[in-house]
Amino acid sequence: MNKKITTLLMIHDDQKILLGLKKRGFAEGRWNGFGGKVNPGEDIGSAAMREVGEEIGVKPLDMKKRGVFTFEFEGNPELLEMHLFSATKFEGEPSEGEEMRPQWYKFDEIPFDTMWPDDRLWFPLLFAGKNFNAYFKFRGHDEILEHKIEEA
Ligand code: 6OG
Repeated sequence: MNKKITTLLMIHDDQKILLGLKKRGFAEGRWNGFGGKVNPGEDIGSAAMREVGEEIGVKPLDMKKRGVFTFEFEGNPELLEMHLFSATKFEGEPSEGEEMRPQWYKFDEIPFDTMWPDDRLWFPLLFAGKNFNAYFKFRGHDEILEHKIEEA
């Protein structure tokens, strides 16, 4: 099967997380972390750094790898492999760009209803400092048919 490789960076501290509202394209109208497609020949960590710079103009200072997700969309032969990173320190002031509007959310006010439905299942592991790998099979963009999350 073909694979598309993407990155997702979650910037958070021990009380709040920085999310971005996707203003266009795939997942428009959803809050998520920052990231996107890895370019051919590009290192995955470098892609994660580049994307958050392009999207909100910040540079993570303590970025860590947290896990790899595989997403399958029913009826689509292309798998999406998403590399998850987190950071708690960064340089620069988060600013709105063409693609993303950044906003801080306290942990108990995360807008899960307007996020990818997988997020509410793995955010607890992210905040608990765990590393993990996950598989999700979607029907459309809203329904999870199967999933597996394994601590790494
Ligand atoms: P592009 O539009 O640049 O991807 N992404 C997902 N994130 C979560 N949490 N759940 C999903 O469930 C996702 N599918 C894709 C990867 C934009 C960003 O969205 C992430 C990219 O960082 C299916 O391809």
